[in-house]
This record gives sequence, C-alpha cells and structure tokens, in this order.
Amino acid sequence: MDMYQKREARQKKKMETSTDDKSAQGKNINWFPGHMTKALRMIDDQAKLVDGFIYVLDGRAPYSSLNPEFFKRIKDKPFLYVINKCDMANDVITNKWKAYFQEKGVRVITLDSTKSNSSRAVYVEVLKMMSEKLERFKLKGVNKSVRLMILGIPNCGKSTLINNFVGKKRAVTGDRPGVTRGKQWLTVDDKIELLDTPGTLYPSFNNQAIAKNVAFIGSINDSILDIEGLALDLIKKLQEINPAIIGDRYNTERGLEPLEIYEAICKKRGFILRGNEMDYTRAAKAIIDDYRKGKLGKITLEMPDTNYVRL
Ligand SMILES: Nc1nc2c(ncn2[C@@H]2O[C@H](COP(=O)(O)OP(=O)(O)OP(=O)(O)O)[C@@H](O)[C@H]2O)c(=O)[nH]1
Ligand SMILES: [Mg+2]
Repeated sequence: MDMYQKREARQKKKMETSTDDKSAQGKNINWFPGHMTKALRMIDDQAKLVDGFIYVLDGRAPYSSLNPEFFKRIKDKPFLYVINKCDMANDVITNKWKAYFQEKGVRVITLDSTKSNSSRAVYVEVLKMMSEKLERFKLKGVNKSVRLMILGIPNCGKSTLINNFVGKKRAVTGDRPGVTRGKQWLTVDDKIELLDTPGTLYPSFNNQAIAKNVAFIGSINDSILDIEGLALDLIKKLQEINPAIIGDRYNTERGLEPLEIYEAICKKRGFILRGNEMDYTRAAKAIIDDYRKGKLGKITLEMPDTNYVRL
C-alpha cells in the first residue's frame, strides 16, 4: 500500500468504527487554553466594577452557547441576552428561544450584529435596564455613564456587536474563535461604556452534545478537533433536523447512511486524492465551512425543549 492507500484505510476504519459509536469524535471535545483562564480572571476583576452585562449567545445554538462560568460573575447585577447571528438561525426557532427566555423573566433581544445600526434595539433595551442607575446619576448631578461588560463564548459576535454600537470598526473581529485578547473599553456616548472581553468556554464539557454544537458553530479552535469525525457528526445532526438540507446542497440521493453521504459528497465535489482515494479531510472542511457560512440554510441546532435544557 502506498501512503495514500494507508491513509485511506486508516480513515475508513476510523469512520466505520465511529458510525457505531454515538460520536464520530475519537475523544471528548474540550478547549480551555491558558488565555481563557487569564480572561476569566480579568472578567472576575472587572465584573465587580461594571453596572451590568450584555450576554451574547449564538442564535444557532443558544443553549450550548451559555457558559456556566458567567453567572458566577454576573451574580445579581442586571443582564440582557443578545441572541446573535439570527440571520443564520431558523426564524421560527429563534422566536421560540426568545419566548423561552422571556417566560423566565429575562431580558432578551434577537439580532444580526453585522447589519448596520441593528444594535439600536440593544441600546434602547440597555437604557431601560439601567434606567434606575442613570436616574440616580442624574439626581446626584454626576455626569457618569453606565458600564457594561460583554460576555459570550468565542466567536459569538461580541466585538462585532460593540463595533455596531460605536459605528466604527474599533474592536478587532474575525471568523475564528479567540480573536479578542485582553480587555478593551469603548465609549458609546455619554450614557454607556462597553467592555469587550475575550470569548471564554469552561474547564470541561460534561455534555458532549453541547461540545459538538459549540464546535459546529465555530467556537472551538479547529486545530484541536477531529475534523473528519466532526463532519460526520454534523451530517448526522443535519439529517436528524431535515434530510433535505444535505440533499439540496450536495445533490446526494435520499436514504443514504451518514458515511455514505460523506463519501457521496467527496465524489460529487471531486474531493479525490491520487489513486482514486477519497479526500475526507477536504470534504470535512467544506461541509463544516458551508454550515458555518450559512450556505446550508438558516439552521438552528437545538430547540428550547431539547432534552438537555435545564435552565
Ligand atoms: N452572519 C453573522 N455573522 C456575524 C454576526 N455577528 C458576528 N458575526 C461574524 O462572526 C465572526 C466572529 O465575530 P467576532 O465579533 O470577532 O466574535 P467575538 O465574539 O468577538 O469572538 P472572540 O473575540 O474570538 O471571542 C466574524 O466573522 C463576524 O463577522 C451576526 O449577527 N451574523
Ligand atoms: Mg472578540
């Protein structure tokens, strides 16, 4: 066997064993690098100084983008959920999530923070949320603004939301997790100051279904992931949601098993290596990238009644 055949055999074996498992990921997903420990420490320090929080969630997986570490810092200060990236999520399910949070008595806004001026709705809600504090400043005759910290897992759009607020590209953004490092204060106007923070996860995922959702939406560094396993898991997930998603995009036949779909995509897209071997890695990147870029449609990965939801 040449090196390509060996690689093919290895990958095929990995795929075949993984279809029997619940997960195609060889090992559990966990991503908690040193910079996140540092970031959580910074969040700890600053949380004592701020008046409230804007908690950004990814609309494609609102529950999975909750970080249990954040509530320890928010304590009883006011906060507002921003369900972001709604332009890439299923509208009906987004409304269900909004209703779900509202029923819990929590402030919530749905948003596409890439749309200019969309943060206006957040601004109005923040003023409502902080009205007592602002009124107190006014009564005391002090010219002070309220300070809010933006929290969220990596890549959920915190810096993009801040830029939308200030109307300029002041905070660095990027299509990968871990872009913001350190803290950055930005003044919106004389009433509001915002603190951008680095996206953080938590020391370990005790639920791998959540870990996978976080990986699918691009909030985990791909370099630590088994990308072929993740693609197979994504195919399975999308098939559960609606088999037409994959069929429509890749023109694959109906009724195929996830691994057969994966191979059909390799063939249809010409992801073939020398010796007619399938290029699983290239196909995996293409499938995951298509999902992340919204090319498979507006797809939400979890519903408020997904059985692991225990809020
Ligand atoms: N379609 C869409 N893309 C968005 C939205 N918000 C942010 N993005 C994109 O998502 C990517 C990540 O955005 P950032 O603002 O850098 O995310 P972040 O939460 O600051 O990420 P870290 O700093 O890494 O934690 C960028 O490519 C943004 O353009 C949104 O509402 N809709
Ligand atoms: Mg950022």
